[in-house]
Amino acid sequence: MKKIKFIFVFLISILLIPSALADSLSYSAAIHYRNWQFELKNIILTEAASAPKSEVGEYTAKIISFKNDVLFETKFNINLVKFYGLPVSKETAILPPEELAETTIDLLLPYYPNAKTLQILKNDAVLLEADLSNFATCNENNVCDKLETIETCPKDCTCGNRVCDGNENYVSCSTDCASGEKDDYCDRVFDNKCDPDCSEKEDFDCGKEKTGSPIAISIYIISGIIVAAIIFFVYKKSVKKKTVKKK
Ligand SMILES: [Ca+2]
Ligand SMILES: [Ca+2]
Ligand SMILES: [Ca+2]
Repeated sequence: MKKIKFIFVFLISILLIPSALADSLSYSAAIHYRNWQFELKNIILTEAASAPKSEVGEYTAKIISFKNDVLFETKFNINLVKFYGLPVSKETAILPPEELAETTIDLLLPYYPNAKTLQILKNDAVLLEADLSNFATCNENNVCDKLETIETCPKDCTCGNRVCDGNENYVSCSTDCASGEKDDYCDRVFDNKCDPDCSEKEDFDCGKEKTGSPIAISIYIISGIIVAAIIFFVYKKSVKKKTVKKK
């Protein structure tokens, strides 16, 4: 029973592996090495899972974003020992391992839509810098450029995210910024709604609202009280005069 269970789990995991790999995109960088010098031969995008991140190795590969953030970092070694295919002959088996003068390595690194450069370093000294911007779909310049979309570059393409962002207004992105909203743009629409970006002259709705403001109401009340007090004072004075005359 245990055996059947194991076979079942094994088969399921085999079936799941290709779908997991299909989702992953990697840079495949062919780099030539000779005398402590690296030269980029070729770099392509490939639909394959990248090599796992390593903390051990003489060299470091870094993927840097347009904003100079380190998106990914891994260490690796250069293997210059000549590999003999099996079977090893008696003659080659007794020889000391032969070391190659040069080699070409293939780094399989994870893809980032906002990656700008690939760096190869040794002890913080940059030995190689490769441009990755041709593969980028988001250059993080706060401008929604021609080939960028809200899906590929939500950092730059903010129109359509249902938030009236700082760089948007009723004219540039009416889907996110409603008329009469605070968006540093006075849209002069007379709809009984005062746009906070407009002055009283620009939007008559602001003037109307001002007449109904709490300050205006309190001014009306105070003026009313003063007028009533004057009328009362005048009336009382005239009544007093009349009673004096009667006497
Ligand atoms: Ca952009
Ligand atoms: Ca927005
Ligand atoms: Ca506005």
